Amino acid sequence: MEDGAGRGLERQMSMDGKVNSSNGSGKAISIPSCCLKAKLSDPETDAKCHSTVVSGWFSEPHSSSNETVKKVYFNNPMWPGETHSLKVEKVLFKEKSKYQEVLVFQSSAYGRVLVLDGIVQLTEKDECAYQEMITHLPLCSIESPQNVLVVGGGDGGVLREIARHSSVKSIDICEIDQMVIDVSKKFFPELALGFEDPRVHLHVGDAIEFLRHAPKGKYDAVIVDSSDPVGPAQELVERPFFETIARALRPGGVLCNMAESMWLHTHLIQDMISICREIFKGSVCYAWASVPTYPSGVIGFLLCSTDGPSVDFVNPINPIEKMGDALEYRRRLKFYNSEMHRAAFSLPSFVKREVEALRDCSNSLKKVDIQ
Ligand code: SPD
Repeated sequence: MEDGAGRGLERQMSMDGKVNSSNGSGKAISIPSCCLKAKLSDPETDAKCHSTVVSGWFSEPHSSSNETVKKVYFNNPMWPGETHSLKVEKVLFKEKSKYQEVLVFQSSAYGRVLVLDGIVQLTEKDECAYQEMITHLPLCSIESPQNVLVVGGGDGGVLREIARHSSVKSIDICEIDQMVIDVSKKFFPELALGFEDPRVHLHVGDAIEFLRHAPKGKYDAVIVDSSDPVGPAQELVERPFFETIARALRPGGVLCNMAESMWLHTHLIQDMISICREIFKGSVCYAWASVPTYPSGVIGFLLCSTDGPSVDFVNPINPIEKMGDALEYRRRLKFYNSEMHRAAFSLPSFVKREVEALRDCSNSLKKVDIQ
């Protein structure tokens, strides 16, 4: 079984880490290793590229004693040539839902860990960085957000963060996998408490379908808290998805989309930005934060606004420090503050060079004298 998976991927991957596929005419084309299409062309491989705990260590992505699989999976197209391991104290849950494999384990260094299809989604220790940034970057960039939609986010952490904003009247969440919600309620109560907020309306199902039926202009903000663009989340980085979001946002409404690692996925980021620049007629910016248990230790966020009142993503118009008890609501903020907000838009020189479309946002950082 594993041999089959190994051979499948070998067929696609060349020595330079690029993936060979076909453009439909039978002609081979080269796809950057970070491109989501890489894994799409062999769904069977996806199904087998899942989590394993070997000798008390969880490794991301798949590890195996089988030599072929080892060679191939440690060159996983999403993050070739590397893996991050966590020491496992106890496996608490492992089951296959209709969509993916769901694993929860107790790690010795980061508390409990939620893993979907072999990829770490969150740990108790560092989840604050991701959930707080993906939520407050957009919501602090507009005045008085009222209607918010979360796509994915079945663990409830983003809901917990949105609830800090007292201006918010309604929070829709569309998560495809009921098992993720149930598992979070059982093993991650500090995140799942987000579901207890009376403003939350849960929809279990496909987000694209949900958005197609959403009233035009309904939302002030949409937050896409998805897993990586393989498996169930694959469509969530493609044009039709962004079009449905833009339609569901009010003029001057904002999107914050999980946008991978600037160290590993500049092609994917560039693609997402190019698509979003065409669809969202306001600002399009990239921010990032440190999350030690994600590949390369960072995660990015793509922020877009629709045509309408202009949005300055870099300098928060609605600072969280001025929002009554937002800092302490339910759980004290651990990571986000207005300084981290502004800093998140500062980009390393290599990113500015490689992702051309990113140049303009860091220009709106208020200039400070550098000694
Ligand atoms: N590479 C992992 C990216 C995971 C993003 N989603 C995390 C879900 C936490 N609410």
